[in-house]
Amino acid sequence: MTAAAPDRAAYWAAEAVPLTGPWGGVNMAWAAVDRHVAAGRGDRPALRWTGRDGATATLSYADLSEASGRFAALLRGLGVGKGNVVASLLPRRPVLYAAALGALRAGCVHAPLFAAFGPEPLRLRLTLAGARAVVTTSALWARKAPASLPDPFDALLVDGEGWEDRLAALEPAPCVSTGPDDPALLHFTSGTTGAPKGALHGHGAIVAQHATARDALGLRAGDVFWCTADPGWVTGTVYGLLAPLAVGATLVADEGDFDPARWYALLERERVSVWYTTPTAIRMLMRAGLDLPRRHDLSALRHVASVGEPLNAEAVTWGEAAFGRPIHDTWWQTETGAIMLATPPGQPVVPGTLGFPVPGIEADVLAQAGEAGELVLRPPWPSMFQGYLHDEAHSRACFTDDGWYRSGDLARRDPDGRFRFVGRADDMIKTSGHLVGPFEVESVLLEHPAVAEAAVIGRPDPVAGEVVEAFVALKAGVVGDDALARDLVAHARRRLGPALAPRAIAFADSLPHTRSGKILRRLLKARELGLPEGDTSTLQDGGR
Ligand code: 6R9
Repeated sequence: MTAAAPDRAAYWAAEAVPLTGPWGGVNMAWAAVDRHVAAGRGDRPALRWTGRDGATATLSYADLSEASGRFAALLRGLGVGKGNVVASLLPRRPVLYAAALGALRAGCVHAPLFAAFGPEPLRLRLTLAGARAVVTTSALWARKAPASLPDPFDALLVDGEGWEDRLAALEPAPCVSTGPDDPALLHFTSGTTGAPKGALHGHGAIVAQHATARDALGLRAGDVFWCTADPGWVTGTVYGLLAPLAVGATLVADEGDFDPARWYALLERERVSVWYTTPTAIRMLMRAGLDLPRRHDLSALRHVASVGEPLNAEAVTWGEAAFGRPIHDTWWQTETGAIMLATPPGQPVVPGTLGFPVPGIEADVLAQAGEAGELVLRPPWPSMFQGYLHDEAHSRACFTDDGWYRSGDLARRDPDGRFRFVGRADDMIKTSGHLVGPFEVESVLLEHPAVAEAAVIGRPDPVAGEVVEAFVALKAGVVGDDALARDLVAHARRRLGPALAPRAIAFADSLPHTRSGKILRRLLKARELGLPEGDTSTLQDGGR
């Protein structure tokens, strides 16, 4: 837990050995797929996919190696290569896995996007990334293509005419010889005061992703693993794709939407042994009742874990009733690149706690024993982010003067060493596990001709954890009525997509500001929820 730095360095160096390619470096696609093929395990199932309509497909490790090799060859043919950013905007279909691994194979940077994003969040992210290409479907791209794009740029439509033939004609390309520090992944995470930030990870991150899948989730070769995370979320990339394959497990993937009956049927039919999901999904299953799980044979299930938002104690105990085992919490962030704190299999679950640092990780709370303070981690570790793309200032601000990585979360430590999540130290919103930056939503609301000012907060919600709510001050003479509220929600959904758009709009005469002009979102939230207002010493006179 408090391993000295040289011990941690030695630990991670040893962990890297089996994932290192014959050229002496590491490539995520090689570590996840090709090394198994090279070791004669190519015929093992890598992906078991169920389509929206119930169709199924199984891809072996060899199939995945070949499909990603052809995709890498296609990229190469387009002149897209090492260091170029290739975004993906895809439903959960086998081609998504081939495209992500193919981009990594070709030495490109894989940048997943949420299919639920509207044109504006897509434009911002593709531009910030300087993306060279996006892999998507005709339907998604027709609906969402932003008006302005980087140049040069290719939209690769996986259902476009001649796509299959074009790929079939190509010789699968081998993995490019990358090293641990060559950039591999770009995930966008939200900022409170500015545009989204692009967190970069090198190929070496796979070392911690592999180790944590084993140690925090208890995954072993041959396990059937289902991670329900959206492919546009960091959890979808790391534990929905890379880490379980690196371990040699079989991924279960479902293209369909959340549906309790469908989910239990899938757990039973695929004989899922380790399941990784979110508190929101668990709370939605709780609503559907205990009859459903009791009607299914879930005896293959060995471990259930959760991530992304606070796991309430009721959800933990409900897991015991539904699955015969408690739900284990895990904590991490886009920036950390892998699970940092967890209650691993075999450890008793204490409801309301996150658990302990995983092997090779040192964590602390910047506070007196037992008090709440910022949760910090001691660099380096292999999946530590390399920084935010083109944003030196925010990258640097993530570290204390003596070099600890600051999570931006508040935590507390129990006497037995377990960490407890207390809250966020900033204004970020977590809705259904997804981080939403208020600034991005406010910016789009401000485009509307009726809006003078906007402030966006997370309102506590029994299922989603929080939902996005906007406070809007209108321009002089404009009347805030239901029709305008509906128009604002429609505008936000059109521009932002359903993932980011506010659920509710509240009109206010004016919004509270600090003396330096910043909107005090926290104060709005406190007032809205009837909580103590805290320190309002910086509040501008008359601000309501
Ligand atoms: C993987 C992921 C990170 C933020 C993080 C924290 C919240 C994550 C949590 C949790 C309470 C947990 N968070 N796990 N809060 N309990 N077990 O979620 O990455 O989207 O970057 O969000 O999510 O606030 O700082 P990301």
